[in-house]
Amino acid sequence: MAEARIGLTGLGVMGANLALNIAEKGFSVAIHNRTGSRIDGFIAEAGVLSDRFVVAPTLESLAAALPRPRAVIIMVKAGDAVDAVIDLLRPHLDAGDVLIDAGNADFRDTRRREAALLAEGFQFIGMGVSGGEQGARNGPSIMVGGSQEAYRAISEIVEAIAARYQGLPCAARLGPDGAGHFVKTVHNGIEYADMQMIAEIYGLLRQGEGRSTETVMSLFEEWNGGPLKSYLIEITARVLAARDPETGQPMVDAILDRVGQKGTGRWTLIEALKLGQSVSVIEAAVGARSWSAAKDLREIGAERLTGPRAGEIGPALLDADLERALLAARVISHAQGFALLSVASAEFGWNLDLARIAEIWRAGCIIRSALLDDIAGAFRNPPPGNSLILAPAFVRILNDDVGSLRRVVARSVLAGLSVPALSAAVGYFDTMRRARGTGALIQAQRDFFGAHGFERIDRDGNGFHGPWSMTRSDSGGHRDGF
Ligand code: NBP
Repeated sequence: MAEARIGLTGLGVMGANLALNIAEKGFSVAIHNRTGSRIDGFIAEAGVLSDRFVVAPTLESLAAALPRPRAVIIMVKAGDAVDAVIDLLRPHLDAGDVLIDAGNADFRDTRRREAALLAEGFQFIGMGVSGGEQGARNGPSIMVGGSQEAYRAISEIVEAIAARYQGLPCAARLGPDGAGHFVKTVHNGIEYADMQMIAEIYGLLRQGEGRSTETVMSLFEEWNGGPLKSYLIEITARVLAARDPETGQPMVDAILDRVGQKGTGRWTLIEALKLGQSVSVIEAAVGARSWSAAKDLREIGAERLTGPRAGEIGPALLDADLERALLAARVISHAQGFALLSVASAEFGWNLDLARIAEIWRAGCIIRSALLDDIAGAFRNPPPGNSLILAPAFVRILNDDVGSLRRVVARSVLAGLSVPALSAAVGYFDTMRRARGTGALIQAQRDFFGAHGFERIDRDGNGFHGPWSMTRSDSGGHRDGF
């Protein structure tokens, strides 16, 4: 059988486009799909690239088409399907062969799969691929986790197919085992936050101020020429420009306001909480998607719950205020995401290079933006605690622009418009700029009902207790072990 340089199983949206991208860069690809008819359809549409593919009707023939050590990309639905493919493929592999899961895996699954495959002498890579269909075809951002040795087997191909930023590939091995999939998960969390914040500004303009879709579209288009320049701002303008072919009205107005999610946003929150962190802006975005799904309840709420009505927002905010508010909130949500990466890196021993991560997100991926170049710069001289909001360049931006964010949030709240992600961003900023917060009262409460003890501001040690029995309590001084 003809030999191909690399194998790929799973010719769905991402797999098919990735296979075409690899072939276009001059590498031959052995292709397989569970449902054979998809392979025929793929070859029929591959055009001039079709002779770079070796069709493998079975996983056995896929393995047979590859030189050793074999490298096989698995691009199937995340979860059980990946385990199923690995189980079916394994009998046809030899020690040293490299399996690459390029789907959106939970990084804990990646760690488990790597450990199991390494024990049998195979190599495993968990590879996060971002950029959607177009990215996979023309150049995604690629986040690799796995051993150096495993990455060496595929680095030439990975770096050839990746997006490029100023000539450099947006692909890197970021660390061992689940590092790549974890970074991809947090990337998606930041993506959720950015989309939600854009939608909140859109809601303020359309539902609050009653501006036309065309006006809002022009504003986003204009912002894409400034510090907010990014893929998500660009496609927002393009989405708003689109008309429903059936009604001639803005397409967005014909779309039901119920948002789907596949899990990576939620995983970001779960992992943050497990690590004792809070990514509150991402949390707000994930929560807002869940609330959006409660369409029936919102319809009842619209009848029964009162508040300011559309049009009661008062004088319009300055466009520049909105732009600066979104920039400040974007900085804050990225800061939370990178803080999570930093803590996870320490916990799992990944030694993540945060500057490198920002670099490979500058092109190809969904959150690519002008901001990421500045973030890469900021992490080359790491700020205290890897906290981006404390890096000099971002201190300047935040001190200049959080006032706008504050005005936008205050105006929205008074007008009865829901801005959970923008509000969360201000809340984080205001918490982090206070050396003394309100935690002393919570410590006193915990000691009161649970004798948990507290630290004092004027002495070392942590076992201090308050004179609570001296204070009057209507509850009879009940203490509990919370
Ligand atoms: P699609 O839904 O387009 O394709 C799914 C593929 O999985 C098909 O080839 C399907 O084979 C295969 N598959 C399934 Br479903 N169950 C299988 C099983 N039990 N055994 C073997 N193959 C199975 O998905 P996609 O959008 O290409 O996504 C693939 C991965 O990439 C996912 O992990 C996704 O989260 C990730 N991802 C997607 C995007 C995106 O924008 N779409 C972006 C980044 C990452 P069949 O033809 O036989 O049904």
